[in-house]
Amino acid sequence: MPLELSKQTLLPTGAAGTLGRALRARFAPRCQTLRLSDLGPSAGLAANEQDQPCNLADRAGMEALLRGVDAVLHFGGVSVENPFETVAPANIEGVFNLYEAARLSGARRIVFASSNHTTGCYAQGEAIGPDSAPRPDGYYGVSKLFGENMASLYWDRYGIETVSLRIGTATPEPPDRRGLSTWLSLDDLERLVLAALTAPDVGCLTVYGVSANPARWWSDAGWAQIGYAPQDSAEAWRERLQDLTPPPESPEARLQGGSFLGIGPWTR
Ligand code: 15L
Repeated sequence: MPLELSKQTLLPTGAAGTLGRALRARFAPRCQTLRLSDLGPSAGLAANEQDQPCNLADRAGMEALLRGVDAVLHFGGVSVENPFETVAPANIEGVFNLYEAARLSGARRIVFASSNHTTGCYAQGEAIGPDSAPRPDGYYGVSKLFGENMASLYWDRYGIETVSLRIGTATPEPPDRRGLSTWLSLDDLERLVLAALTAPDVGCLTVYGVSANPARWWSDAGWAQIGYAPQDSAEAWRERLQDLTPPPESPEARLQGGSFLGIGPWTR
């Protein structure tokens, strides 16, 4: 069934984060109630906004958070590469808590902010798609694959639908040469999330989240199914960004995950 947003309670997790704030502004006018959640409080609530701070690792708190929620935009958790001990509570246990809370509350659609770092060890320039074998570039990428697998389990066992978005570089402008391939404009992010949220019968689907960049490495598999049609392109920035890249032989320049390949290992 297509989700009729105007009658729904929508929960963005990570509501105070960069993408969470962009989504808040763009989705509050579209739904009946927007229940905001992050570790701390959200300020300046509109008439149809509620604030319910919660730590993803708090199981009882997550069950309370999901009560009465129709759909979730799961953008909360650790969003960059970190030691495993930092990633795990929010991105491993937190994802389990989210899906369990969704099962108990009856929420039936989750849009999961996965990441291109699930496949960050492919070479830059190599064409891949959601069906390519995972090649995470760190613990963060591994945690996002865990989330995608949790989505698969809760679809097959409990009928909870998820669209996992392997988001590229979602920023106001592409930051460097890699961004000419990986950029997702904030307007295209909105189009993608709206499509993932409202398309009928998505089951469990994984798609890449990227704008219509001619230099993109990731296939459009799944886009037609949800009705996502990106309208922006990073190409306009080519001249400015073409030479903005790490030393050519470094993993950061060679592999799709870019700067994340330069983070770690962490030693005691
Ligand atoms: C991500 O998954 C991160 O959350 C974001 O901070 C960027 O680094 C992005 O990927 C990217 O690959 O550019």
